[in-house]
Amino acid sequence: MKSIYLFTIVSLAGILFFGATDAFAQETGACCLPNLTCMDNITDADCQLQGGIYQGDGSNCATVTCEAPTGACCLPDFTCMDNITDADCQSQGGIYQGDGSNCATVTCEAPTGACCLPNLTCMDNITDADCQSQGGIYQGNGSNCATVTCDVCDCIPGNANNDADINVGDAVYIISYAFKGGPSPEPYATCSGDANCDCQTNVGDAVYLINYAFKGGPAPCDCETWSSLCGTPLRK
Ligand SMILES: [Ca+2]
Ligand SMILES: [Ca+2]
Repeated sequence: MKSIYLFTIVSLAGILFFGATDAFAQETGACCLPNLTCMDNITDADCQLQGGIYQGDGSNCATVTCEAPTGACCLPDFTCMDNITDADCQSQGGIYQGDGSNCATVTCEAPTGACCLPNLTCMDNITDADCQSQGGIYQGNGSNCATVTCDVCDCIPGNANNDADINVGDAVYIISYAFKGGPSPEPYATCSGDANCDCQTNVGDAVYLINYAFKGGPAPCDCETWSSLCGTPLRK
């Protein structure tokens, strides 16, 4: 009789004990870590602590594939591409829109900034392309008219290669541009190469510069004069 009581007590204690541990036992599963490796037998909370994505109770790495999350990508031409990873988006020069994003709800917009128009007024919130289509000079992404000055005449006619001096190097640069398909004068394709201030850049400017550099000929005009003669936007 005594042994039956003891057995019953031990059995009850056992049921209570294992019942209690069952109640506190936490479910585990597979976890996809940020480096896309898989870890087994981990709780949801521990997975999240490691920055991972929990694959569900009872899941395991044998049947789980850890893939980089995808989303929408704004490409450099402002078109949108779906189902692409952050890394693939960036490798194409795009801007990733976040995990799970998609092009149906994403707007890929060109950045805007300030634009100095040909009449030297300033326009805000305009894209580079729109600014150029109005003959303006774009001031950079995020710029705004409050901090931009549009009446700075910053062309040096004749300094075709955009270095510190006006000299024979500019004549060589202009000859290369005019006859050999070399790069345009910098930073203003016409004004910067226009040493004789006739509103175009050609071999006559190279001749003018050689005359100036070696024969004491007249210097090119200044920016203000060029602007008053030729009028095209050369002011920032
Ligand atoms: Ca120069
Ligand atoms: Ca010229």
